[in-house]
Amino acid sequence: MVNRVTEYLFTASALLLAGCSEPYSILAPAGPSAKAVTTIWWGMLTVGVVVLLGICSLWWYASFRRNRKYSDADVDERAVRIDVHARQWAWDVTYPQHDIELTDEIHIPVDTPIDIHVTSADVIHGFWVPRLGGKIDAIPGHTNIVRLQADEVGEFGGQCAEYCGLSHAKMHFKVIAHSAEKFDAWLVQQGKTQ
Ligand SMILES: [Cu+2]
Repeated sequence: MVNRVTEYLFTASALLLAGCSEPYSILAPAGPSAKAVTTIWWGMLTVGVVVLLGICSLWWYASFRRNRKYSDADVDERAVRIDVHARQWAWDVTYPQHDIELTDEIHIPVDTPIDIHVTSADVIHGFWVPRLGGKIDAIPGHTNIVRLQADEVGEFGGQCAEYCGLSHAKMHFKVIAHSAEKFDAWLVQQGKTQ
C-alpha cells in the first residue's frame, strides 16, 4: 500500500515537473515576447495569492467574531425587549412588559442593550436606525431580532430600508434615547395615559 502511494506521488511529481521542463515552459522564456508573458504570469500569480490569503483571513476573522458576538449578546440580562410590527406604511411599537403602544416612535434608555423584535403585517420592510445599529428585514410571519444601543441621549432617525410600495420613502420613525431616570418617568407617564 505504502509502495503504491509512493509510486503515485512519484508519478504525479514527475508529470508536474514535466510541465515545467524547458522545451515547453513559459517560465523559461527565451525571447522578449515570451518574457513579457512570463512577467504577466508571475504578476497574476502574486495578485491571486494575495487575494486568496486576504479572503481566507477575512473568512477566519468573520467566523471567530460572529461566534463571540452572539455568545456575548445571549448572556446580557439587561437587554430590554421592544416589539416592532411594520405595515404599509408605519411602524407599530409595543413594550410587552409595560403594555405600552406607540406608532413611528421608540423610546429607549441610554447605555442599555435593546432587543428589537421585528415582524411585518403585509410585505417585507427593512428596519434601520443608521446611527444605532444594522438593518434587519421585517418579514410577515417571521420575527427577526436586532440589538440597538445608544451611548448618548438624543433623537435618532429610522427609515424603512426595503422598498415596500408607494409610500416607502415616507416610512420613517424616530428613536428617542433618555437617561435612565427620564426613561423610568416616561414609562410611568405612559402607564397613566394608555
Ligand atoms: Cu419600505
